[in-house]
Amino acid sequence: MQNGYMTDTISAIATPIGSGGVSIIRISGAKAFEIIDKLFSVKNIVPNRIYHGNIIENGEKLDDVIVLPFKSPNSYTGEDVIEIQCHGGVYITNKILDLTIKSGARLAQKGEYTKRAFLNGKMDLSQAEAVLDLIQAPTEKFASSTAKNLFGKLSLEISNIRHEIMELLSKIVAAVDFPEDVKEPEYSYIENTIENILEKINKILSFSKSSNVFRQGVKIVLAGRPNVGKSSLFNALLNLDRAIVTDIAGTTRDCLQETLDIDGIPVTIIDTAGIREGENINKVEAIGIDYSKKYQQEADLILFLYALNDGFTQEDERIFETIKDKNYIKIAAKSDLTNNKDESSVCISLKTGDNLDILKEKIKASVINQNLTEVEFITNKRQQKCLEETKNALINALIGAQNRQIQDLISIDVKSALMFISEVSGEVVTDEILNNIFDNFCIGK
Ligand SMILES: Nc1nc2c(ncn2[C@@H]2O[C@H](COP(=O)(O)OP(=O)(O)OP(=O)(O)O)[C@@H](O)[C@H]2O)c(=O)[nH]1
Ligand SMILES: [Mg+2]
Repeated sequence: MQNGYMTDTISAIATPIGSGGVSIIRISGAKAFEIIDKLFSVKNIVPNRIYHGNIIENGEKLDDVIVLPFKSPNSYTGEDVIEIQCHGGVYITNKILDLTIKSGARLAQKGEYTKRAFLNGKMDLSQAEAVLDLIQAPTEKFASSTAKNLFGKLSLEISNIRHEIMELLSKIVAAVDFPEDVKEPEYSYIENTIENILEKINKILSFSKSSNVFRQGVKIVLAGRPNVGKSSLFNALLNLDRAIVTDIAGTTRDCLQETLDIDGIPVTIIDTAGIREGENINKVEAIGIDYSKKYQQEADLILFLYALNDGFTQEDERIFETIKDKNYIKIAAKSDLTNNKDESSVCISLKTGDNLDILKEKIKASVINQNLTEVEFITNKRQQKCLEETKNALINALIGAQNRQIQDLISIDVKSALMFISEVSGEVVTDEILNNIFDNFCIGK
């Protein structure tokens, strides 16, 4: 931690910038009460009350505000905190923020309130990360799962695991340090304990993939030749006239992206330029085609379209070859223009709306399949990495115990498992890790 970092009093706007009913400016630190005393028409305010009064500058009333005082340790950050609720105008909010700075606060850094809450023991690291998740949650389902972490679901499980590792370590170390007084634990006891702990860690990790899907969402990419109806389908799925549709082959150049919520999973749908080769392709379309190929490779699901009335052409075949190893749904479009059938595809018509419901169901099933089960423990990549490292260290210790290695050596692996698990909740954490986490927050949180 930087010198003097935690002793500064910080101030920032806690609400989004823009015109609105109310904006909140939050001051945190030892000088919070002193600062509000300089600016507020009501003097000597005490905590746990709500005050109505004016912000005064040079004897002039600037705004009519509500002030909420909190006394350390009973506040979000654990420090003295003053919240000023003013009218939600951009000018007035910035003006009041400015006055708090002139009166002795400094502008808060990104996530500094939550970082202080963590450093002051108001929450552990996984709860602080849950705050960020909740702010950024793209869907209701993710928000409700991550809220469980905010209330300590993951922290509690990690703390139990940590406790069990610590107990195992102390039993081994006690016998190593005091061989005359303390009996060495049975190897079978060490093995059973580690196996039990590994089971708990594996359970949390079994939700990693689903956690990541919830967090990053699923990418669906439309692919196929020009003019087969990709943009038309894109618009139909979004229920929006988003992409330009014409009968000119090569209409779409740039990749267009929109998001949808499918059963709580954030889904990004990407419309791409139709892929073709030949001499009448200009530079712009060629760039678009390169993008299409790139997006298709990154897709979690590809909606591959061909025109049923044209049949499955060589060109369709060539494009299909490049995506067939990926997760795809094959769609025969423009079924209204022909009596042709294709059993291996979903035959749709955007003109008549034929089979569009069936296609939507298929897309939903594929998206949900990737998400597998209900997510009991939401984790992020950092937490998953710490848990993987804990697991590896414990597996080494287990192998040591199975081979009846001397227990002094086994204790080394158990000790590193303890270090790794402690990183999840933040008992052991470096400045670099903290800065990485809180850099993702916005200013004012
Ligand atoms: N009859 C009929 N016409 C369709 C259907 N779907 C799309 N079209 C028409 O086919 C033409 C091409 O549609 P687009 O959606 O622009 O095709 P695209 O695949 O995005 O084409 P590019 O952007 O050039 O790659 C337009 O004239 C659409 O109106 C359909 O189901 N039936
Ligand atoms: Mg298009």
